[in-house]
Formats: sequence, C-alpha cells, structure tokens
Amino acid sequence: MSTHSRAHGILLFAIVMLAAASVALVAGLVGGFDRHGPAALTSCQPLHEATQVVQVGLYDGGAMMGQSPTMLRIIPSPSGISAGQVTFVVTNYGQLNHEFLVLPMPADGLGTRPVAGNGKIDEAQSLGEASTSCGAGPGDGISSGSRSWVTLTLGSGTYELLCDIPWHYANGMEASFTVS
Ligand SMILES: [Cu+2]
Repeated sequence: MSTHSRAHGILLFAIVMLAAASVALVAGLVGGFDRHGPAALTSCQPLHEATQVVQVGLYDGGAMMGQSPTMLRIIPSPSGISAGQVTFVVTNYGQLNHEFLVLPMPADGLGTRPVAGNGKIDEAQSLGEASTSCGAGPGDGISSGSRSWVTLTLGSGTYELLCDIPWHYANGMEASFTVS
C-alpha cells in the first residue's frame, strides 16, 4: 500500500474516532458513567486462572473528558512474567470495541507490523486471543466495559500485545511484553 493511501486511512480513522467519541460523550452524560462499574465486572471473571495472571487495560480516551479520542492504549500489568502458563484478563475501559491478541515481537520492534489497506495486520502468527465480551478466546471484540480472558503457555522471549480492530494497531494500540 502506498504511504498516501495509508495516511488517508489514518485520517479517515481519526474522523470516525472523533464522531464515536462525541456519541460516547453524549451517551455518557445522559446515562451516567456508572453503567459498567466494578460490580458488573466481578461476575465476569475466568473460572480457572493460571498461577501467573496479567491484568490488561484497554483505553481509547473516549470516557475521559479533555483527552484525545485517538489515545488508543493497551497496558499490561505486570509487563512481564516467567516462562510458563499465564492468564491474560483483559478489561475494556474505553468506549470503543477492542480486541486482544498475543504475537511474537516483530524483528523490527514494537509497532512495525505491516498494516493492510483494511487497517488490519496479518494475524497468522497469533498465539492466542481474548476478543469476546465476558468470555474466553476469540470473538467479535470486547465491548465497552466488558472483559475477556485467555490462558496461554509462553516460552521466554519478547511478545507484542495488540488490538486488531481496523486502524487501532496503526494508531499505537500495541504493547511490549517480556517472558524471561
Ligand atoms: Cu482497539
């Protein structure tokens, strides 16, 4: 894809994000921000967790006034574990739909995966996914205020955690994760 069409895609994405954030802001003001509080999430947890648990937060800035709606973030805590089994528990604190995928870190580093014309990356290398609302494994995405989880066995190395909703990866929705 040419640099021009990619830039066009990112611009289009930014416009869609601004529109979505406006709708989310109005919805939030009308409905209050307590629709998806911690109480709703406590009933939405994996039944069996590995010994190592990583809490992952997904953010898009849509819920926080004064923040740019293009602030897409994926933040794991902790950002590294020991080799072996791990359960990722992924909570969507944003207003948009998001995904969570685990892939090996690309040779050129964080955020360097090619992005296709549809705004998505090649998921062939995916090692696992938590992308459904209140459940385990792949799906149509984690809706705002919901949670997904996946248990994987990871060897030592560096991994890239990312969201593959169109243009989210291109706009920085990726994070480094280390297994020692
Ligand atoms: Cu996303």
